Amino acid sequence: MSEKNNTQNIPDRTWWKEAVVYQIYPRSFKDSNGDGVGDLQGIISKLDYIKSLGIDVVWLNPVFASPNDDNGYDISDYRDIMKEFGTMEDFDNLLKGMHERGIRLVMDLVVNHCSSEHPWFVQARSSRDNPYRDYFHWWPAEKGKPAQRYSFFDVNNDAWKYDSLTDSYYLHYFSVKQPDLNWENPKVRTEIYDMMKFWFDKGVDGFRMDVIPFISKDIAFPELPAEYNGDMIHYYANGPHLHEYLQEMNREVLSKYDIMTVAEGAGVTYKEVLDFVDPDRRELDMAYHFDGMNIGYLPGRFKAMNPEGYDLLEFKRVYSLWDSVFSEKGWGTVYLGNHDQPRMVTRWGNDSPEFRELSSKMLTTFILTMRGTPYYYFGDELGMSNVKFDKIEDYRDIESINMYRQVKERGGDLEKFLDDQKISARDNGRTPFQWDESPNGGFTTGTPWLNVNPNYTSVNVAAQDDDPNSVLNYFRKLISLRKNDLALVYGKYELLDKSNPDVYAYSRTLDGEKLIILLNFKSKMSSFKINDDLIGAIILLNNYPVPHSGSLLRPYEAVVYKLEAE
Ligand code: TEU
Ligand code: CA
Repeated sequence: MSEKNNTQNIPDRTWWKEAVVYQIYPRSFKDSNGDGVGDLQGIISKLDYIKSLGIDVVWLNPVFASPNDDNGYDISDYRDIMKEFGTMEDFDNLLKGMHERGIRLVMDLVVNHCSSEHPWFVQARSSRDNPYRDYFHWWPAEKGKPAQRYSFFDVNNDAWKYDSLTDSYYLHYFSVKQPDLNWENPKVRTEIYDMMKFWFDKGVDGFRMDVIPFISKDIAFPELPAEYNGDMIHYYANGPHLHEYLQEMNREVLSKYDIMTVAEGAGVTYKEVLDFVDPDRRELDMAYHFDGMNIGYLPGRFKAMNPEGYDLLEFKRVYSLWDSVFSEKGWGTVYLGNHDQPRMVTRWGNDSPEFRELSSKMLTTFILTMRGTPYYYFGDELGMSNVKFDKIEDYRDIESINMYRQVKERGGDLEKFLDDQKISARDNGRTPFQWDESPNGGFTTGTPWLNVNPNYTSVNVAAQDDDPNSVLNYFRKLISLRKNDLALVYGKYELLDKSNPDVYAYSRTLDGEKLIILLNFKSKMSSFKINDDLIGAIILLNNYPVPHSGSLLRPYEAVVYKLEAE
């Protein structure tokens, strides 16, 4: 089915700009051997389902050898597959199966840090003059305590760990079992570039790069410079040689393959992002930001959200600002969830029985009609929602468990913390995929590593696969609409009805073709005001069976209009 648009006038058409990226959290997708943990053969057994979605690229969270202190984001061997997930042969078969179905595979590059069980670190901590010592950042204790650094996961948020073996401190921005690699050491960079080539030579189609903005450190480790106003994460993302290393990586590796790269842009502001993705700089292709994900949180470090919910005007401001950053050059990304975030329907929509499906479809419409490559999280196509565990024993994520310990040690309000976690905890986004209504949603015949959301009895693939009105088929329809209309890919974005607190309205225009997207973010009828006349316009997609008309939108209504060509 050919695109409707005249493609001549589209500069720099590129496969990863037109792709829809589907993120799979391998631990929770499909267990093939009954040990309760998802694995590669499980994904292989579901390749036809993945193909049926119409997506182009799969981003796979880390599948490398790991002791799983942080679910694979602590790698002990970059050239081997995690035992629980399977073998290298399984991986090769997975890659082959995807390519045979025209699906590209993007892996997760976790090289800001590795596991403390990686041979490099085992060697490095053994003595101060070990050849691997400088693969990491050490501070000899005789120099006194190093300047404070924030750790995301440490129970005291202290990023310096004292190691009596060599009477020194080592740096870890994440857990104590995730020591940061010393990128100032050219040997470390060469090791990583060779490892990347190993996977690209296998046929892997790209890397999502874990906290890559954090890799360069000022090794004098000064006090946090005043100009950062205490924003340690922003400081982490502005190391002295960061862009030098990304340009070197591009020269040494990336430029030699037809692949895509996307940075997890923690600490990167809209003013800095083009330094990463401006094609003339020859660094990376894309970066995803956290400005959207940070909306709605109350101040404080225990991830409490504003019980009133979030402000749609702020939401529209953030996503319109980030669109404008890439209006001339570079290319953006759009997402509303991933393995570090709660489920999108609970966070941004409404997971009540009445509105879970409608608001899932509305949010899916947003992700797939904005300008930028969409990153869609597995399970959102079913409208999967937060599991909202009641007790800390149900959690598996180091972030939640260590936060709980911290609140407890401070005599804090544990009940409130657990309440807040029901909305914001990462494990809400990591519950097993819901295939059918058999025990554990058909994810495993064993005991799942993380409890399945009890709503699997009604929210599952089997119940939606053949239902034309399901969230799943709405997702499939939207992907094929996007495939057949490049205005949804390259069309200019313009925010409409800016001050409307309930409706997000915008247009996409390409070569005289104009689309109007109307999204009601509220559970009530909402009015909207735009200049374009919708009389005679064609409805390309609507999440209500009775077609939209007039200037009111029904609760969580989404409608994509195509205006008559002038
Ligand atoms: O996440 C980095 C990051 O910014 C998150 O830790 C985020 O701040 C937090 O999850 C918000 O609650 C990446 C990976 O995506 C994450 O899964 C890893 O835990 C982390 O890096 C360390 O590798
Ligand atoms: Ca398994």
